[in-house]
Amino acid sequence: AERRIVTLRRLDEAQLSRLRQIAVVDAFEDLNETNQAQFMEALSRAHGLVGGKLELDEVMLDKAPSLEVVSTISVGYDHLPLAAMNERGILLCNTPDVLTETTADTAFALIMATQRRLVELSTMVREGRWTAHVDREHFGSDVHGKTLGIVGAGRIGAAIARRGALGFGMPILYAANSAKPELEAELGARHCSLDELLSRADIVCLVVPYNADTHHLMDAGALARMKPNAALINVARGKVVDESALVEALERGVIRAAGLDVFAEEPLPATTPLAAMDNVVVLPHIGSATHETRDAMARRAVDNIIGALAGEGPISAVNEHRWRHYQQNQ
Ligand code: 8YV
Repeated sequence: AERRIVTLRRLDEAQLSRLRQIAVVDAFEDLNETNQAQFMEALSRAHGLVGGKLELDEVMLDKAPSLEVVSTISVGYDHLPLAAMNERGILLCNTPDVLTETTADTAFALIMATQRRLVELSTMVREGRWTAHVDREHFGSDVHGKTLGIVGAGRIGAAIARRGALGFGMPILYAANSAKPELEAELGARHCSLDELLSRADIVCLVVPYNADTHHLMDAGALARMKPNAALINVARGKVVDESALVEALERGVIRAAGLDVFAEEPLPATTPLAAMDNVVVLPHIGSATHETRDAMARRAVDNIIGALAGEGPISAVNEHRWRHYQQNQ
């Protein structure tokens, strides 16, 4: 929040005077009842809204007739009612690019931790169970040279592919709606069907947007197509995976391990089987959660909304062609 306020103060009085009212919220559900009421009052007058995990729905949109721009501090926007915003001509801005490398780093942290069993073995040491030389029962699996299958070859998927190919000598397969010739030229990556990727990859990494097409993309059938010694990594959204099917696949040895940063229900209840399995590394949705990147995301989110409301246009928008001021802004 402090960084966002600093960004607003960066404007001179003339620019600020041109800005209409902006409501700022980091996570609506974290507000208490009084603050939620105050926020709704501010939103009813606001022309712009910037925040983290926004809890907007159509009811809230109807209470904000002046709202023109929503700016989410995330690249994903599946938590927002885009169709309803399009109908109302409300501009939705997000924060791609500034989080790409950090999220790709997180994916590789999960790949390393899952393949080499880092959390499980570190816990063994910390709990005083390292009593003899490590032997086969504690061995992990290599990362270098293994085939990395990336499901979703957008900006983050491409950054993960570069880490794998250039850093770890990994052959890269990718499943995407269209071929990426630049990835193939740069990394020798190969475009293939999801089924072929699942049958060939030693590590399957999910980096797709969450939508109706990717809901439970990794169901029991997809998991069964993976290699028995393969690992599934998810830095996309939890609901891309059928978690019940994943638990069963892990318990039955259909696949060997999983490294998960996102879950169908977040925060992940500690009672969830995935939280208790030794062959599963779980992280609390920290894909972009570094000081540097979250500051950059907040700055981008505020600069998007300032640019849109002040007439210069957003830096990164999802639906600019549906914005009621789009034509005026050209
Ligand atoms: C968000 C993410 O920062 O950008 C996304 O889509 O999932 C994260 O990087 C986080 O969800 C916001 O709290």
